[in-house]
Amino acid sequence: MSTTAGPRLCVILGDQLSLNLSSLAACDAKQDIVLMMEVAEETRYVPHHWQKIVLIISAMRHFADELRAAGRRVDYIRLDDPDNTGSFASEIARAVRRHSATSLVITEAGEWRVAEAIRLCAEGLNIPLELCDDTRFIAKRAEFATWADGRKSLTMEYFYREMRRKTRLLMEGDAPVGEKWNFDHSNRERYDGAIAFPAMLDFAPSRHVEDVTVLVRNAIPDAFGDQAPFLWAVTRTDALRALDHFIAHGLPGFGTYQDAMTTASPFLFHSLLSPYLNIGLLEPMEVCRRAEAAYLAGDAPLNAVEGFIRQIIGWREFVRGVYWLKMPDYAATNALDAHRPLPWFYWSGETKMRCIATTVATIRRYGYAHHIQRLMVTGNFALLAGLAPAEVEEWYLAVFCDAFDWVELPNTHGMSLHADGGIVGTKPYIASGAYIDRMSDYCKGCTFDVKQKAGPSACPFNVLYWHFLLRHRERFATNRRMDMPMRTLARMDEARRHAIQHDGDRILAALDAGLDVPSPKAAQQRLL
Ligand code: FAD
Ligand code: DLZ
Ligand code: SF4
Repeated sequence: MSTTAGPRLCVILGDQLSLNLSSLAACDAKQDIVLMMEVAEETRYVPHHWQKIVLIISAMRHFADELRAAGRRVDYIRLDDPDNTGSFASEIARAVRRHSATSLVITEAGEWRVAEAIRLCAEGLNIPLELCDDTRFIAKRAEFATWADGRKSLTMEYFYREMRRKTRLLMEGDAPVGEKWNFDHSNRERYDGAIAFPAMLDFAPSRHVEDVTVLVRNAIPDAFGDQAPFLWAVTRTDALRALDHFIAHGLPGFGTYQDAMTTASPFLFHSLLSPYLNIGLLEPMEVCRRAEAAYLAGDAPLNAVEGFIRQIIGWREFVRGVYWLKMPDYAATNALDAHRPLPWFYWSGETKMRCIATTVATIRRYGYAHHIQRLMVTGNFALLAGLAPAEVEEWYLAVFCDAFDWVELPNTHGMSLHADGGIVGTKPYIASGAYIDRMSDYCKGCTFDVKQKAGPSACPFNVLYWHFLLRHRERFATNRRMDMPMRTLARMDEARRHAIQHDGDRILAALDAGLDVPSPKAAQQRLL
Protein backbone atom coordinates (compact mmCIF):
# COMPACT_ATOMS: atom_id res chain seq x y z
CA MET A 1 0.00 0.00 0.00
CA SER A 2 1.34 3.42 -0.96
CA THR A 3 1.87 5.69 2.03
CA THR A 4 2.02 8.90 -0.03
CA ALA A 5 -0.90 11.21 -0.81
CA GLY A 6 -1.60 10.56 -4.51
CA PRO A 7 -1.83 7.25 -6.35
CA ARG A 8 1.07 5.58 -8.07
CA LEU A 9 0.86 5.16 -11.84
CA CYS A 10 1.32 1.57 -12.96
CA VAL A 11 2.34 1.83 -16.61
CA ILE A 12 1.53 -1.29 -18.65
CA LEU A 13 2.99 -1.56 -22.15
CA GLY A 14 1.51 -3.36 -25.13
CA ASP A 15 3.67 -6.44 -24.59
CA GLN A 16 2.95 -6.72 -20.87
CA LEU A 17 -0.54 -8.20 -21.00
CA SER A 18 -0.19 -10.66 -18.10
CA LEU A 19 -2.39 -10.59 -15.01
CA ASN A 20 0.53 -11.74 -12.86
CA LEU A 21 2.81 -8.95 -14.13
CA SER A 22 5.34 -7.83 -11.51
CA SER A 23 4.27 -4.16 -11.70
CA LEU A 24 0.64 -5.08 -10.99
CA ALA A 25 1.74 -7.16 -8.01
CA ALA A 26 3.74 -4.18 -6.74
CA CYS A 27 0.75 -1.82 -6.89
CA ASP A 28 -2.28 -1.40 -4.71
CA ALA A 29 -5.34 -2.69 -6.57
CA LYS A 30 -7.72 -0.15 -5.04
CA GLN A 31 -5.62 2.99 -4.85
CA ASP A 32 -3.06 2.93 -7.67
CA ILE A 33 -3.94 3.60 -11.27
CA VAL A 34 -3.07 1.43 -14.25
CA LEU A 35 -2.15 3.44 -17.35
CA MET A 36 -2.33 1.83 -20.79
CA MET A 37 -1.68 3.84 -23.94
CA GLU A 38 -2.33 3.33 -27.63
CA VAL A 39 0.11 5.78 -29.19
CA ALA A 40 0.82 6.78 -32.78
CA GLU A 41 4.59 6.67 -32.27
CA GLU A 42 4.49 2.95 -31.47
CA THR A 43 2.27 2.19 -34.44
CA ARG A 44 4.63 4.00 -36.79
CA TYR A 45 8.25 3.78 -35.60
CA VAL A 46 8.64 1.02 -38.17
CA PRO A 47 6.08 0.24 -40.90
CA HIS A 48 4.44 -2.59 -38.94
CA HIS A 49 2.36 -5.27 -40.56
CA TRP A 50 -1.30 -4.37 -40.43
CA GLN A 51 -2.14 -7.54 -38.46
CA LYS A 52 0.56 -6.83 -35.87
CA ILE A 53 -1.00 -3.47 -35.01
CA VAL A 54 -4.51 -4.95 -34.84
CA LEU A 55 -3.28 -7.86 -32.74
CA ILE A 56 -1.49 -5.72 -30.16
CA ILE A 57 -4.10 -3.00 -29.80
CA SER A 58 -7.02 -5.45 -29.67
CA ALA A 59 -5.20 -7.55 -27.07
CA MET A 60 -4.49 -4.38 -25.05
CA ARG A 61 -8.20 -3.49 -25.02
CA HIS A 62 -9.21 -6.98 -23.91
CA PHE A 63 -6.57 -6.93 -21.21
CA ALA A 64 -7.84 -3.58 -19.93
CA ASP A 65 -11.34 -5.14 -19.69
CA GLU A 66 -9.88 -8.00 -17.64
CA LEU A 67 -8.13 -5.58 -15.32
CA ARG A 68 -11.32 -3.60 -14.78
CA ALA A 69 -13.22 -6.83 -14.13
CA ALA A 70 -10.58 -7.69 -11.53
CA GLY A 71 -11.30 -4.39 -9.78
CA ARG A 72 -8.33 -2.34 -11.06
CA ARG A 73 -8.62 1.38 -11.78
CA VAL A 74 -7.62 1.62 -15.44
CA ASP A 75 -6.87 4.80 -17.34
CA TYR A 76 -6.87 3.70 -20.98
CA ILE A 77 -5.82 6.05 -23.78
CA ARG A 78 -7.18 5.15 -27.21
CA LEU A 79 -5.46 5.94 -30.48
CA ASP A 80 -8.40 8.06 -31.60
CA ASP A 81 -8.86 9.95 -28.33
CA PRO A 82 -8.85 13.61 -29.48
CA ASP A 83 -6.40 14.56 -26.71
CA ASN A 84 -3.95 11.73 -27.41
CA THR A 85 -0.51 13.31 -27.77
CA GLY A 86 1.00 10.32 -29.55
CA SER A 87 3.94 9.09 -27.48
CA PHE A 88 4.54 7.16 -24.28
CA ALA A 89 6.45 10.07 -22.71
CA SER A 90 3.86 12.74 -23.43
CA GLU A 91 0.95 10.50 -22.36
CA ILE A 92 2.69 9.53 -19.12
CA ALA A 93 3.29 13.23 -18.42
CA ARG A 94 -0.39 14.00 -18.98
CA ALA A 95 -1.48 11.10 -16.78
CA VAL A 96 0.88 12.12 -13.97
CA ARG A 97 -0.73 15.56 -13.97
CA ARG A 98 -4.27 14.19 -14.32
CA HIS A 99 -3.96 11.91 -11.32
CA SER A 100 -1.36 13.86 -9.30
CA ALA A 101 0.61 10.62 -9.35
CA THR A 102 3.49 10.29 -6.91
CA SER A 103 5.58 7.70 -8.75
CA LEU A 104 5.73 5.50 -11.81
CA VAL A 105 5.75 1.73 -11.39
CA ILE A 106 6.66 -0.35 -14.41
CA THR A 107 7.86 -3.81 -15.27
CA GLU A 108 11.14 -3.19 -17.10
CA ALA A 109 10.36 -2.50 -20.78
CA GLY A 110 11.38 -5.29 -23.14
CA GLU A 111 13.02 -2.91 -25.61
CA TRP A 112 15.98 -0.66 -24.97
CA ARG A 113 14.41 2.20 -26.96
CA VAL A 114 11.28 2.20 -24.80
CA ALA A 115 13.16 1.65 -21.53
CA GLU A 116 15.26 4.72 -22.30
CA ALA A 117 12.21 6.83 -23.22
CA ILE A 118 10.57 5.96 -19.91
CA ARG A 119 13.70 6.59 -17.88
CA LEU A 120 14.13 10.02 -19.51
CA CYS A 121 10.44 10.79 -19.07
CA ALA A 122 10.58 10.08 -15.30
CA GLU A 123 13.77 12.13 -15.06
CA GLY A 124 12.13 15.05 -16.89
CA LEU A 125 9.05 14.88 -14.69
CA ASN A 126 11.26 14.50 -11.63
CA ILE A 127 9.11 11.63 -10.41
CA PRO A 128 10.41 8.39 -8.83
CA LEU A 129 10.55 5.42 -11.20
CA GLU A 130 10.07 1.98 -9.61
CA LEU A 131 11.34 -0.68 -12.02
CA CYS A 132 10.20 -4.27 -11.47
CA ASP A 133 11.95 -7.34 -12.90
CA ASP A 134 10.11 -9.03 -15.73
CA THR A 135 9.39 -12.30 -13.92
CA ARG A 136 7.80 -13.81 -17.01
CA PHE A 137 11.27 -14.77 -18.21
CA ILE A 138 13.12 -17.72 -16.72
CA ALA A 139 16.50 -16.01 -16.41
CA LYS A 140 16.79 -12.55 -14.91
CA ARG A 141 18.98 -10.16 -16.90
CA ALA A 142 21.53 -10.15 -14.06
CA GLU A 143 21.54 -13.94 -13.99
CA PHE A 144 22.42 -14.09 -17.69
CA ALA A 145 25.15 -11.49 -17.17
CA THR A 146 26.64 -13.63 -14.37
CA TRP A 147 26.51 -16.73 -16.59
CA ALA A 148 28.16 -14.81 -19.46
CA ASP A 149 30.84 -13.20 -17.31
CA GLY A 150 34.35 -14.39 -18.16
CA ARG A 151 33.29 -16.73 -20.97
CA LYS A 152 35.31 -16.49 -24.15
CA SER A 153 32.23 -17.16 -26.22
CA LEU A 154 28.55 -17.43 -25.41
CA THR A 155 27.23 -20.81 -26.48
CA MET A 156 23.46 -21.22 -26.39
CA GLU A 157 23.71 -24.97 -25.78
CA TYR A 158 25.52 -24.51 -22.44
CA PHE A 159 23.13 -21.79 -21.32
CA TYR A 160 20.22 -24.06 -22.28
CA ARG A 161 21.54 -26.84 -20.05
CA GLU A 162 21.60 -24.37 -17.15
CA MET A 163 17.96 -23.52 -17.89
CA ARG A 164 17.05 -27.22 -17.99
CA ARG A 165 18.63 -27.66 -14.57
CA LYS A 166 16.94 -24.56 -13.25
CA THR A 167 13.44 -25.41 -14.52
CA ARG A 168 13.80 -29.19 -14.04
CA LEU A 169 12.13 -29.59 -17.44
CA LEU A 170 12.85 -33.03 -18.96
CA MET A 171 15.25 -33.95 -16.16
CA GLU A 172 15.79 -37.19 -14.28
CA GLY A 173 17.80 -36.21 -11.26
CA ASP A 174 20.83 -34.39 -12.64
CA ALA A 175 20.62 -36.05 -16.04
CA PRO A 176 18.57 -35.10 -19.10
CA VAL A 177 15.67 -37.39 -19.97
CA GLY A 178 16.77 -39.72 -22.77
CA GLU A 179 20.42 -39.30 -21.67
CA LYS A 180 21.05 -36.52 -24.17
CA TRP A 181 20.47 -32.80 -23.90
CA ASN A 182 19.71 -32.28 -27.56
CA PHE A 183 17.93 -34.43 -30.17
CA ASP A 184 18.37 -32.11 -33.12
CA HIS A 185 19.91 -34.77 -35.34
CA SER A 186 16.37 -36.26 -35.66
CA ASN A 187 14.86 -32.89 -36.52
CA ARG A 188 16.09 -32.24 -40.03
CA GLU A 189 13.67 -34.12 -42.29
CA ARG A 190 12.19 -32.80 -45.48
CA TYR A 191 8.37 -32.89 -45.40
CA ASP A 192 7.31 -36.20 -46.94
CA GLY A 193 3.56 -36.07 -46.31
CA ALA A 194 3.73 -38.91 -43.76
CA ILE A 195 1.65 -36.94 -41.22
CA ALA A 196 -1.09 -34.51 -42.21
CA PHE A 197 -0.74 -30.86 -41.13
CA PRO A 198 -2.93 -29.71 -38.25
CA ALA A 199 -5.96 -27.67 -39.30
CA MET A 200 -5.73 -23.94 -38.57
CA LEU A 201 -7.68 -22.63 -35.60
CA ASP A 202 -10.19 -19.93 -36.35
CA PHE A 203 -11.05 -17.27 -33.79
CA ALA A 204 -14.29 -15.37 -34.27
CA PRO A 205 -13.42 -11.65 -34.47
CA SER A 206 -14.17 -10.03 -31.13
CA ARG A 207 -15.81 -6.64 -30.68
CA HIS A 208 -12.38 -5.12 -30.11
CA VAL A 209 -10.86 -6.71 -33.22
CA GLU A 210 -13.73 -5.32 -35.28
CA ASP A 211 -13.34 -1.81 -33.83
CA VAL A 212 -9.57 -1.78 -34.07
CA THR A 213 -9.70 -3.03 -37.66
CA VAL A 214 -11.72 0.05 -38.61
CA LEU A 215 -9.49 2.29 -36.50
CA VAL A 216 -6.27 1.07 -38.13
CA ARG A 217 -7.83 1.16 -41.59
CA ASN A 218 -8.51 4.87 -41.04
CA ALA A 219 -5.36 5.78 -39.13
CA ILE A 220 -2.80 3.83 -41.16
CA PRO A 221 -4.45 3.07 -44.50
CA ASP A 222 -1.15 2.21 -46.17
CA ALA A 223 0.01 -0.32 -43.55
CA PHE A 224 1.98 -3.26 -44.95
CA GLY A 225 0.38 -6.68 -45.37
CA ASP A 226 -2.99 -8.31 -45.92
CA GLN A 227 -5.87 -7.53 -43.58
CA ALA A 228 -7.43 -10.99 -43.89
CA PRO A 229 -7.34 -13.72 -42.89
CA PHE A 230 -6.66 -12.52 -39.34
CA LEU A 231 -5.91 -15.75 -37.51
CA TRP A 232 -4.51 -14.44 -34.25
CA ALA A 233 -5.94 -14.83 -30.76
CA VAL A 234 -6.24 -11.57 -28.82
CA THR A 235 -7.24 -12.86 -25.38
CA ARG A 236 -5.59 -15.22 -22.95
CA THR A 237 -8.56 -17.59 -23.23
CA ASP A 238 -8.07 -17.92 -26.98
CA ALA A 239 -4.28 -18.08 -26.68
CA LEU A 240 -4.77 -21.04 -24.32
CA ARG A 241 -6.97 -22.64 -26.99
CA ALA A 242 -4.14 -22.12 -29.48
CA LEU A 243 -1.75 -23.79 -27.02
CA ASP A 244 -4.12 -26.78 -26.53
CA HIS A 245 -4.45 -27.10 -30.29
CA PHE A 246 -0.69 -27.10 -30.84
CA ILE A 247 0.01 -29.60 -28.08
CA ALA A 248 -2.62 -32.00 -29.43
CA HIS A 249 -2.03 -31.62 -33.16
CA GLY A 250 1.25 -29.84 -33.92
CA LEU A 251 3.73 -31.01 -31.31
CA PRO A 252 3.96 -34.68 -32.40
CA GLY A 253 5.31 -33.64 -35.83
CA PHE A 254 7.15 -30.52 -34.65
CA GLY A 255 10.59 -32.06 -34.21
CA THR A 256 10.96 -34.17 -37.32
CA TYR A 257 9.81 -31.41 -39.67
CA GLN A 258 11.11 -28.42 -37.73
CA ASP A 259 13.44 -27.35 -40.55
CA ALA A 260 11.20 -28.33 -43.47
CA MET A 261 9.62 -25.84 -45.87
CA THR A 262 6.80 -26.58 -48.28
CA THR A 263 4.46 -24.70 -50.56
CA ALA A 264 1.69 -27.00 -49.21
CA SER A 265 1.66 -25.17 -45.84
CA PRO A 266 3.32 -22.05 -44.46
CA PHE A 267 3.01 -23.39 -40.90
CA LEU A 268 3.74 -27.13 -41.03
CA PHE A 269 3.87 -28.24 -37.39
CA HIS A 270 5.02 -24.94 -35.90
CA SER A 271 3.18 -23.60 -32.88
CA LEU A 272 2.44 -19.98 -33.95
CA LEU A 273 2.65 -19.16 -30.25
CA SER A 274 5.40 -16.52 -30.43
CA PRO A 275 3.10 -13.47 -30.51
CA TYR A 276 1.25 -14.71 -27.42
CA LEU A 277 4.48 -15.43 -25.56
CA ASN A 278 5.88 -12.05 -26.54
CA ILE A 279 2.89 -9.93 -25.54
CA GLY A 280 2.20 -11.85 -22.35
CA LEU A 281 -0.95 -13.84 -23.15
CA LEU A 282 1.02 -17.03 -22.48
CA GLU A 283 3.97 -17.66 -20.21
CA PRO A 284 7.01 -19.68 -21.28
CA MET A 285 6.89 -22.08 -18.34
CA GLU A 286 3.22 -22.98 -18.76
CA VAL A 287 3.84 -23.67 -22.45
CA CYS A 288 6.89 -25.84 -21.73
CA ARG A 289 5.13 -27.74 -18.92
CA ARG A 290 2.31 -28.60 -21.32
CA ALA A 291 4.82 -29.92 -23.86
CA GLU A 292 6.60 -31.95 -21.18
CA ALA A 293 3.28 -33.40 -19.99
CA ALA A 294 2.49 -34.49 -23.56
CA TYR A 295 5.79 -36.39 -23.64
CA LEU A 296 5.20 -38.00 -20.25
CA ALA A 297 1.71 -39.07 -21.37
CA GLY A 298 3.20 -40.66 -24.48
CA ASP A 299 1.43 -38.20 -26.79
CA ALA A 300 4.54 -36.63 -28.37
CA PRO A 301 8.04 -37.99 -29.03
CA LEU A 302 11.10 -36.78 -27.13
CA ASN A 303 12.81 -35.25 -30.18
CA ALA A 304 9.78 -32.99 -30.70
CA VAL A 305 9.31 -32.04 -27.07
CA GLU A 306 12.98 -31.44 -26.33
CA GLY A 307 13.35 -29.41 -29.54
CA PHE A 308 10.33 -27.28 -28.72
CA ILE A 309 11.36 -26.67 -25.11
CA ARG A 310 14.91 -25.78 -26.26
CA GLN A 311 13.53 -23.04 -28.51
CA ILE A 312 11.78 -21.44 -25.56
CA ILE A 313 14.00 -21.89 -22.52
CA GLY A 314 17.14 -22.00 -24.67
CA TRP A 315 17.05 -19.70 -27.67
CA ARG A 316 14.37 -17.30 -26.48
CA GLU A 317 16.01 -16.69 -23.13
CA PHE A 318 19.49 -16.66 -24.66
CA VAL A 319 18.76 -13.96 -27.23
CA ARG A 320 17.10 -11.81 -24.58
CA GLY A 321 20.18 -12.23 -22.39
CA VAL A 322 22.50 -11.21 -25.23
CA TYR A 323 20.31 -8.20 -26.06
CA TRP A 324 20.40 -6.75 -22.57
CA LEU A 325 24.04 -7.62 -22.08
CA LYS A 326 25.16 -5.87 -25.26
CA MET A 327 22.73 -3.02 -25.92
CA PRO A 328 22.88 -0.25 -27.01
CA ASP A 329 26.22 -0.75 -28.80
CA TYR A 330 25.13 -4.11 -30.20
CA ALA A 331 22.79 -2.64 -32.83
CA ALA A 332 25.48 -0.40 -34.30
CA THR A 333 27.99 -3.11 -35.17
CA ASN A 334 28.46 -4.13 -38.80
CA ALA A 335 31.20 -6.76 -38.71
CA LEU A 336 30.91 -7.70 -42.38
CA ASP A 337 30.74 -4.10 -43.55
CA ALA A 338 27.47 -4.69 -45.38
CA HIS A 339 25.79 -1.64 -46.91
CA ARG A 340 23.54 -2.70 -49.79
CA PRO A 341 19.97 -1.30 -49.56
CA LEU A 342 17.13 -3.74 -48.94
CA PRO A 343 15.68 -4.81 -52.30
CA TRP A 344 12.07 -3.84 -52.89
CA PHE A 345 11.05 -7.48 -53.35
CA TYR A 346 11.37 -7.98 -49.57
CA TRP A 347 8.15 -5.96 -49.35
CA SER A 348 6.42 -6.88 -52.59
CA GLY A 349 7.50 -10.50 -53.03
CA GLU A 350 8.01 -9.73 -56.72
CA THR A 351 11.10 -11.76 -57.47
CA LYS A 352 11.82 -14.71 -59.68
CA MET A 353 13.48 -16.51 -56.77
CA ARG A 354 10.61 -18.81 -55.80
CA CYS A 355 11.85 -19.42 -52.27
CA ILE A 356 11.81 -15.69 -51.47
CA ALA A 357 8.58 -15.00 -53.38
CA THR A 358 6.82 -17.80 -51.44
CA THR A 359 8.16 -16.67 -48.08
CA VAL A 360 7.29 -13.01 -48.63
CA ALA A 361 3.78 -13.98 -49.83
CA THR A 362 3.28 -15.87 -46.54
CA ILE A 363 4.56 -12.92 -44.55
CA ARG A 364 2.27 -10.48 -46.35
CA ARG A 365 -0.71 -12.75 -45.76
CA TYR A 366 -0.15 -13.72 -42.13
CA GLY A 367 2.60 -11.58 -40.58
CA TYR A 368 4.36 -14.89 -40.04
CA ALA A 369 7.07 -17.14 -41.44
CA HIS A 370 8.66 -19.99 -39.58
CA HIS A 371 12.23 -20.03 -38.34
CA ILE A 372 13.93 -21.68 -41.31
CA GLN A 373 12.20 -19.37 -43.77
CA ARG A 374 13.42 -16.40 -41.70
CA LEU A 375 16.94 -17.75 -41.29
CA MET A 376 17.72 -19.72 -44.43
CA VAL A 377 15.66 -17.91 -47.06
CA THR A 378 15.23 -14.18 -46.37
CA GLY A 379 18.10 -14.04 -43.85
CA ASN A 380 20.46 -16.16 -45.91
CA PHE A 381 19.90 -14.03 -49.00
CA ALA A 382 20.41 -10.82 -47.02
CA LEU A 383 23.69 -12.12 -45.64
CA LEU A 384 24.98 -13.47 -48.95
CA ALA A 385 24.02 -10.27 -50.80
CA GLY A 386 25.60 -7.98 -48.17
CA LEU A 387 22.41 -6.10 -47.29
CA ALA A 388 22.77 -3.34 -44.71
CA PRO A 389 21.92 -4.77 -41.24
CA ALA A 390 19.87 -1.76 -40.13
CA GLU A 391 17.61 -1.99 -43.19
CA VAL A 392 17.16 -5.74 -42.84
CA GLU A 393 16.44 -5.39 -39.13
CA GLU A 394 13.82 -2.74 -39.69
CA TRP A 395 12.14 -5.09 -42.15
CA TYR A 396 12.12 -8.01 -39.69
CA LEU A 397 10.83 -5.76 -36.92
CA ALA A 398 8.02 -4.50 -39.15
CA VAL A 399 6.70 -7.54 -40.94
CA PHE A 400 6.31 -10.17 -38.22
CA CYS A 401 3.47 -10.12 -35.70
CA ASP A 402 5.85 -11.48 -33.04
CA ALA A 403 8.62 -8.92 -33.62
CA PHE A 404 9.96 -6.93 -30.69
CA ASP A 405 13.46 -5.50 -30.66
CA TRP A 406 14.78 -7.72 -27.81
CA VAL A 407 14.09 -10.91 -29.77
CA GLU A 408 14.23 -9.67 -33.37
CA LEU A 409 17.56 -7.88 -33.12
CA PRO A 410 19.80 -10.69 -31.81
CA ASN A 411 18.16 -13.12 -34.20
CA THR A 412 18.62 -10.87 -37.23
CA HIS A 413 21.74 -8.90 -36.41
CA GLY A 414 23.49 -11.80 -34.71
CA MET A 415 22.22 -15.18 -35.79
CA SER A 416 21.23 -14.30 -39.32
CA LEU A 417 23.49 -11.47 -40.52
CA HIS A 418 26.60 -12.17 -38.41
CA ALA A 419 26.79 -8.40 -38.01
CA ASP A 420 27.83 -8.83 -34.35
CA GLY A 421 31.00 -10.61 -35.50
CA GLY A 422 30.05 -13.93 -33.91
CA ILE A 423 28.40 -13.31 -30.52
CA VAL A 424 25.14 -15.18 -31.17
CA GLY A 425 26.61 -17.67 -33.65
CA THR A 426 30.26 -18.49 -34.12
CA LYS A 427 29.85 -19.02 -37.85
CA PRO A 428 27.62 -17.31 -40.39
CA TYR A 429 24.42 -19.17 -41.33
CA ILE A 430 25.07 -19.28 -45.06
CA ALA A 431 23.89 -21.92 -47.46
CA SER A 432 23.72 -22.44 -51.19
CA GLY A 433 20.55 -23.40 -53.04
CA ALA A 434 21.27 -27.08 -52.30
CA TYR A 435 20.17 -26.60 -48.69
CA ILE A 436 16.90 -24.92 -49.72
CA ASP A 437 16.31 -27.67 -52.27
CA ARG A 438 16.95 -30.38 -49.68
CA MET A 439 14.54 -28.87 -47.15
CA SER A 440 11.74 -27.65 -49.45
CA ASP A 441 9.81 -28.07 -52.67
CA TYR A 442 10.54 -24.48 -53.75
CA CYS A 443 13.19 -25.16 -56.36
CA LYS A 444 11.10 -27.41 -58.58
CA GLY A 445 8.99 -24.53 -59.87
CA CYS A 446 11.71 -21.87 -59.88
CA THR A 447 12.99 -19.89 -62.86
CA PHE A 448 16.52 -20.69 -61.75
CA ASP A 449 18.24 -24.06 -61.78
CA VAL A 450 19.37 -25.09 -58.33
CA LYS A 451 21.84 -27.58 -59.80
CA GLN A 452 23.63 -24.90 -61.85
CA LYS A 453 26.51 -23.22 -60.06
CA ALA A 454 27.45 -20.70 -62.74
CA GLY A 455 25.97 -18.98 -65.75
CA PRO A 456 22.68 -17.18 -66.34
CA SER A 457 20.42 -20.04 -65.13
CA ALA A 458 22.35 -20.68 -61.93
CA CYS A 459 20.47 -20.33 -58.66
CA PRO A 460 21.45 -16.92 -57.19
CA PHE A 461 22.03 -18.56 -53.81
CA ASN A 462 24.68 -20.82 -55.39
CA VAL A 463 26.48 -17.90 -57.02
CA LEU A 464 26.25 -15.59 -54.02
CA TYR A 465 27.35 -18.30 -51.58
CA TRP A 466 30.78 -18.54 -53.20
CA HIS A 467 30.89 -14.81 -53.95
CA PHE A 468 30.32 -14.18 -50.21
CA LEU A 469 33.17 -16.53 -49.27
CA LEU A 470 35.45 -14.85 -51.80
CA ARG A 471 34.57 -11.41 -50.42
CA HIS A 472 35.19 -12.49 -46.84
CA ARG A 473 37.95 -15.07 -47.30
CA GLU A 474 40.40 -13.24 -45.05
CA ARG A 475 37.97 -12.89 -42.17
CA PHE A 476 36.94 -16.54 -42.23
CA ALA A 477 40.38 -18.00 -42.97
CA THR A 478 40.98 -18.52 -39.25
CA ASN A 479 37.44 -19.61 -38.29
CA ARG A 480 37.73 -23.37 -37.74
CA ARG A 481 33.99 -23.87 -38.22
CA MET A 482 34.41 -22.52 -41.75
CA ASP A 483 37.26 -24.89 -42.63
CA MET A 484 35.33 -26.96 -45.12
CA PRO A 485 34.04 -24.27 -47.47
CA MET A 486 37.27 -22.29 -47.15
CA ARG A 487 39.29 -25.35 -48.19
CA THR A 488 36.99 -25.91 -51.20
CA LEU A 489 37.42 -22.27 -52.14
CA ALA A 490 41.19 -22.56 -51.90
CA ARG A 491 41.16 -25.58 -54.21
CA MET A 492 39.12 -23.81 -56.91
CA ASP A 493 40.88 -23.01 -60.14
CA GLU A 494 41.20 -19.44 -61.32
CA ALA A 495 38.62 -19.81 -64.12
CA ARG A 496 35.93 -20.95 -61.66
CA ARG A 497 36.70 -18.13 -59.25
CA HIS A 498 36.55 -15.68 -62.11
CA ALA A 499 33.11 -17.05 -63.11
CA ILE A 500 31.85 -16.69 -59.52
CA GLN A 501 33.15 -13.14 -59.33
CA HIS A 502 31.56 -12.25 -62.66
CA ASP A 503 28.16 -13.87 -61.97
CA GLY A 504 28.01 -12.54 -58.41
CA ASP A 505 28.90 -9.01 -59.50
CA ARG A 506 26.15 -9.18 -62.11
CA ILE A 507 23.51 -10.15 -59.51
CA LEU A 508 24.65 -7.52 -57.01
CA ALA A 509 24.74 -4.84 -59.73
CA ALA A 510 21.10 -5.60 -60.53
CA LEU A 511 20.18 -5.22 -56.85
CA ASP A 512 22.12 -1.95 -56.70
CA ALA A 513 20.11 -0.73 -59.67
CA GLY A 514 16.90 -1.46 -57.75
CA LEU A 515 16.06 -4.51 -59.88
CA ASP A 516 15.30 -8.15 -59.18
CA VAL A 517 18.14 -10.64 -59.61
CA PRO A 518 18.59 -11.00 -63.41
CA SER A 519 16.41 -13.75 -64.88
CA PRO A 520 18.18 -16.37 -66.99
CA LYS A 521 16.71 -14.77 -70.12
CA ALA A 522 17.76 -11.25 -69.22
CA ALA A 523 21.22 -12.41 -68.22
CA GLN A 524 21.55 -14.38 -71.44
CA GLN A 525 20.64 -11.35 -73.50
CA ARG A 526 23.33 -9.30 -71.78
CA LEU A 527 25.88 -12.02 -72.44
CA LEU A 528 25.15 -12.18 -76.16
P1 FAD B 1 7.96 -22.50 -33.14
O1 FAD B 1 8.82 -23.02 -34.22
O2 FAD B 1 6.72 -23.21 -32.85
O3 FAD B 1 8.90 -22.40 -31.84
C1 FAD B 1 8.34 -22.35 -30.52
C2 FAD B 1 8.73 -21.08 -29.82
O4 FAD B 1 10.12 -21.04 -29.58
C3 FAD B 1 8.41 -19.80 -30.57
O5 FAD B 1 7.06 -19.44 -30.41
C4 FAD B 1 9.37 -18.82 -29.93
O6 FAD B 1 8.83 -18.25 -28.79
C5 FAD B 1 10.55 -19.70 -29.53
N1 FAD B 1 11.67 -19.54 -30.46
C6 FAD B 1 12.04 -20.38 -31.45
N2 FAD B 1 13.19 -19.97 -32.02
C7 FAD B 1 13.54 -18.84 -31.39
C8 FAD B 1 14.62 -17.93 -31.53
N3 FAD B 1 15.58 -18.12 -32.44
N4 FAD B 1 14.64 -16.85 -30.74
C9 FAD B 1 13.67 -16.62 -29.83
N5 FAD B 1 12.63 -17.46 -29.63
C10 FAD B 1 12.58 -18.56 -30.41
N6 FAD B 1 11.10 -14.71 -32.85
C11 FAD B 1 10.27 -13.84 -32.25
O7 FAD B 1 9.52 -14.21 -31.34
N7 FAD B 1 10.25 -12.53 -32.65
C12 FAD B 1 11.05 -12.07 -33.64
O8 FAD B 1 11.01 -10.89 -33.96
C13 FAD B 1 11.91 -12.99 -34.29
N8 FAD B 1 12.71 -12.58 -35.30
C14 FAD B 1 13.53 -13.47 -35.92
C15 FAD B 1 14.37 -13.03 -36.94
C16 FAD B 1 15.22 -13.92 -37.58
C17 FAD B 1 16.16 -13.44 -38.64
C18 FAD B 1 15.23 -15.27 -37.19
C19 FAD B 1 16.15 -16.23 -37.86
C20 FAD B 1 14.41 -15.72 -36.18
C21 FAD B 1 13.55 -14.84 -35.53
N9 FAD B 1 12.71 -15.25 -34.48
C22 FAD B 1 11.90 -14.34 -33.86
C23 FAD B 1 12.76 -16.62 -33.96
C24 FAD B 1 11.79 -17.62 -34.61
O9 FAD B 1 11.92 -17.60 -35.99
C25 FAD B 1 10.35 -17.35 -34.19
O10 FAD B 1 10.26 -17.30 -32.79
C26 FAD B 1 9.41 -18.44 -34.67
O11 FAD B 1 9.49 -18.60 -36.06
C27 FAD B 1 7.99 -18.12 -34.25
O12 FAD B 1 7.07 -19.03 -34.78
P2 FAD B 1 6.41 -20.17 -33.91
O13 FAD B 1 5.77 -19.59 -32.72
O14 FAD B 1 5.55 -20.98 -34.82
O15 FAD B 1 7.68 -20.96 -33.44
C1 DLZ C 1 4.20 -2.62 -31.35
C2 DLZ C 1 3.25 -1.76 -30.57
C3 DLZ C 1 2.23 -1.06 -31.25
C4 DLZ C 1 2.00 -1.22 -32.70
N1 DLZ C 1 1.41 -0.24 -30.59
C5 DLZ C 1 1.54 -0.08 -29.25
C6 DLZ C 1 0.71 0.81 -28.53
O1 DLZ C 1 -0.12 1.50 -29.08
N2 DLZ C 1 0.88 0.88 -27.19
C7 DLZ C 1 1.79 0.12 -26.52
O2 DLZ C 1 1.87 0.19 -25.29
N3 DLZ C 1 2.64 -0.69 -27.20
C8 DLZ C 1 2.53 -0.80 -28.53
N4 DLZ C 1 3.38 -1.62 -29.22
C9 DLZ C 1 4.47 -2.28 -28.47
C10 DLZ C 1 5.62 -1.27 -28.23
O3 DLZ C 1 6.08 -0.76 -29.47
C11 DLZ C 1 6.82 -1.87 -27.50
O4 DLZ C 1 7.23 -2.97 -28.22
C12 DLZ C 1 6.54 -2.26 -26.10
O5 DLZ C 1 6.14 -1.14 -25.41
C13 DLZ C 1 7.77 -2.88 -25.41
O6 DLZ C 1 8.86 -2.07 -25.34
FE1 SF4 D 1 15.49 -20.35 -54.33
FE2 SF4 D 1 17.53 -21.07 -55.92
FE3 SF4 D 1 15.67 -22.84 -55.29
FE4 SF4 D 1 15.08 -20.82 -56.92
S1 SF4 D 1 16.53 -22.46 -57.33
S2 SF4 D 1 13.84 -21.57 -55.22
S3 SF4 D 1 16.34 -19.17 -56.07
S4 SF4 D 1 17.10 -21.86 -53.88
